[in-house]
Amino acid sequence: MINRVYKVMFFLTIFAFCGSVAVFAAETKFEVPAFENGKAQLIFADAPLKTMTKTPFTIILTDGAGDEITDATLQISMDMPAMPMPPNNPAAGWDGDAYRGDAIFTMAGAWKITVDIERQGFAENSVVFEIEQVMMK
Ligand SMILES: [Cu+2]
Repeated sequence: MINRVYKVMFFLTIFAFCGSVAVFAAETKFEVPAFENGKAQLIFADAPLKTMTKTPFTIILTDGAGDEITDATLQISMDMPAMPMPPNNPAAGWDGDAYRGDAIFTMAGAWKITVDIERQGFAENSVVFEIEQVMMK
């Protein structure tokens, strides 16, 4: 009987732990078409997105054949559609399996993130991610 109680407590603890991990693993994902049948994904390691918070992000570029593009140089520009904002250009470099960097949204509201993609031997490509709402911290 005691044994069974311990078993139940053990599983409840595991479930509680998994629940908190899920909260920490919250993400905000965006995906737009790119490269003739390919796609560009932008994944922030936070949800909802908040102002004045260093927010790690991952960019995954996939070509039309489904292969990940690993040799691009990215130039990122963070803007607000509603108003001019100071330049906000986080660096994002190749990091083993994706491009990674850290973004800081300096104001609440809608944001637009433009990623210019340069590759040797390819025409320059741009993708735009529209973020509806960044929340006040
Ligand atoms: Cu603004």
